Amino acid sequence: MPYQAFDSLAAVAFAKQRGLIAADADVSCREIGDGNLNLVFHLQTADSSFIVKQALPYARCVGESWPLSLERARIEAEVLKAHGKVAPEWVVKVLDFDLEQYAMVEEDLSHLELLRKRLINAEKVDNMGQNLADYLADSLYAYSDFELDPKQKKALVSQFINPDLCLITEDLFFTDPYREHERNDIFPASRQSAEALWQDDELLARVAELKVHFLSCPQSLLHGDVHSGSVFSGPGELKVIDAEFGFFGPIGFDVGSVIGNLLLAWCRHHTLGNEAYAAWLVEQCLVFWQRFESRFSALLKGSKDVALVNARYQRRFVAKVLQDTLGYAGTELIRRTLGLAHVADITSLDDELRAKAEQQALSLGKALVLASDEATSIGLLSELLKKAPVS
Ligand code: SR1
Ligand code: MG
Repeated sequence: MPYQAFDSLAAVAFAKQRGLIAADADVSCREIGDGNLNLVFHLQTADSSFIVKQALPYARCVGESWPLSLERARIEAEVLKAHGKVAPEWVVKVLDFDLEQYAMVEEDLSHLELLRKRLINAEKVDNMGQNLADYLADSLYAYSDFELDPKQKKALVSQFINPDLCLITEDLFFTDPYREHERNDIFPASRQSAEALWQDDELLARVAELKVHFLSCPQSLLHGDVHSGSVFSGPGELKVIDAEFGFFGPIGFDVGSVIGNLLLAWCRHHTLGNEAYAAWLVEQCLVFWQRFESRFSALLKGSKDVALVNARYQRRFVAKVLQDTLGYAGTELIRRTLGLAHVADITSLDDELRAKAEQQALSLGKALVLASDEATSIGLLSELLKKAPVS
């Protein structure tokens, strides 16, 4: 059957036709998608439930004027399966994928909550930093040159070429927020600071470096969008979803996306004066990096490529990942403040607090981008945070 964007009835018919539900079963189905790109249906029968996620041929948040390749659905299913193979505890299970309808069936995680919501509510999520670090260390090591056979790596790089979604990141992270652009969404109180950033040549130069590194450094198979809205968590469980931005890119991009999003939550809570919770978020950033660094470094020691089993080289590699991480975390703070896609951590504040939180995000983002290429330890982050204005 040719591709057709589902409504609830079509999503149920699809699940029955794929044999996930008995043809005569009673099914309730709701469209629950609140993301930027896709349709998401929750299907429930008397004894099972799951999610059907279907790509639309355009970006849902903008409409048909922003066409997008349906191929991203295949990429998403394959990244989740690839990461699930090496880090099964942390990745949503893909139960089925159909290349005609560009629709994927996933396990239902509605017993969990989105991490962003929990961070907004100032919950101290158990083992958050450690779990995210384990997910990224295991999956990013497994698809790196340290582990993969060189021919297999090249085949995988080609399997995960993802031009449309990479272009979104290239534009929304590294281009639009640094100039006047119709896709930007600038809160009036932040306009003056935005215009000052646009004049900062040193900042623009470092952002250009980070962009080129994103464009041309296929170090490993990234998730590509590990923000706190791509993570579900609950007691003793954490699951990563939404890998449609996956491709082979620089490891620090995924690691930096996690830190950037914890820092967006920090901007919220620091502005609200929730200092104990803000301090917990900083501690989680440090725990996250330290755990990632030690687990990833331990894995590097078992590298299958003997030329890369050199302790001095491996230390340099990890040191560069840290610099990239801090730089990309900084670009996440800036693009979530000036660009197209904002986050509820900041936008749900009232106007006066939002203006203050955005100032925090912009000045911390700028400081991270500028200092990142000389960072030698994660301690730099704590230093920069100490300089943040008191709310
Ligand atoms: C048009 S897509 C906007 C943002 O949503 C996704 O989750 C990515 O973060 C992307 O940059
Ligand atoms: Mg997403």
